[in-house]
Amino acid sequence: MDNRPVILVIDDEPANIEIVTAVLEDEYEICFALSGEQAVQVARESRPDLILLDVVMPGMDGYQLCRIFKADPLLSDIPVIFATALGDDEAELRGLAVGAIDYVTKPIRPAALQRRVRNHVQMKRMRDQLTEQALRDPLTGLANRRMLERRLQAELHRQARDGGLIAVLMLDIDHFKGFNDSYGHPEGDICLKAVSQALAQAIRRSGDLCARYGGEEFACILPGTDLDGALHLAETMRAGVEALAIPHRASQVGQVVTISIGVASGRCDMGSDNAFWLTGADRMLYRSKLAGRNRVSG
Ligand code: GH3
Ligand code: MG
Ligand code: MG
Ligand code: MG
Repeated sequence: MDNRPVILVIDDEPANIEIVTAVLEDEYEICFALSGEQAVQVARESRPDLILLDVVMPGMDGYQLCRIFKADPLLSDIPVIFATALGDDEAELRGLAVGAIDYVTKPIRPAALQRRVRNHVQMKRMRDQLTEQALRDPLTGLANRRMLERRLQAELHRQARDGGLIAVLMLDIDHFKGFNDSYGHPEGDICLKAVSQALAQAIRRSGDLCARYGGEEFACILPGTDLDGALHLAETMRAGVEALAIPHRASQVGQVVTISIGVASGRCDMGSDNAFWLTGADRMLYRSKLAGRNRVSG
């Protein structure tokens, strides 16, 4: 029941919402909005898989609303189908031009609407799956480097104007080559998963991101976090990995798996590109390595 696709129906006329609901409610979770203003709010909260949108409404009309959806990074991926009494070519072309995926006219033809909605929802779900695969590391389940780079860029853009804070962590497993050499590559993979889990567990804020940056390297983005906060989280991560007590006889640090961490932090407007922050954190990571590993520098 919970995993049923969600359809948002937007129409100023309650009777129209009732008709569409009757056609779709067997297959979908239906939510609705009676105005454009209300619709943005409902869409953000319910994250629908598809939006059915009326054109003529008092206040904001369907075209304007569709443009707002398409410009909102949180909502732009949701397919929009116009459902309207306007049947002329010009109205239809305008609807498609503002980003709708399809256009149907009222009175609704139930069977065709069901089929169209099913097709578009199926495509949306497939696209979600591909996006997920493109942005996640399959071994550890963490975000991958592509997702990290994207989020960092977006975060720097978003916060640069307000001079908001950002912290970036680079983390690297100590003497991991020796671990693979002693225990074998499959055991190395198991170790990577355990370390990833420990890092993910240390993350508290929903806006923070922890990613597998490369082989045995990880990176975290902590928006709105100052140096003290970042050092504190980094130390929690370092201690968390050490506490896993994964035996590592080839490590010169101790006899367990450990990580070294570098922290870069400051105001977003100090450097607006990813490389500035990642290199900064990497430099600090190098310092941790030189100073003997299993430590945090920043
Ligand atoms: P340091 O303390 O200076 O970081 O030493 P290190 O041995 O960890 O660093 P180095 O960069 O020399 O070695 C990294 C190793 O990580 C080498 C590589 O075999 C291993 N590695 C990278 N990706 C994977 C992976 O997906 N699975 C496994 N098992 N090992 C990996
Ligand atoms: Mg209307
Ligand atoms: Mg490395
Ligand atoms: Mg290493």
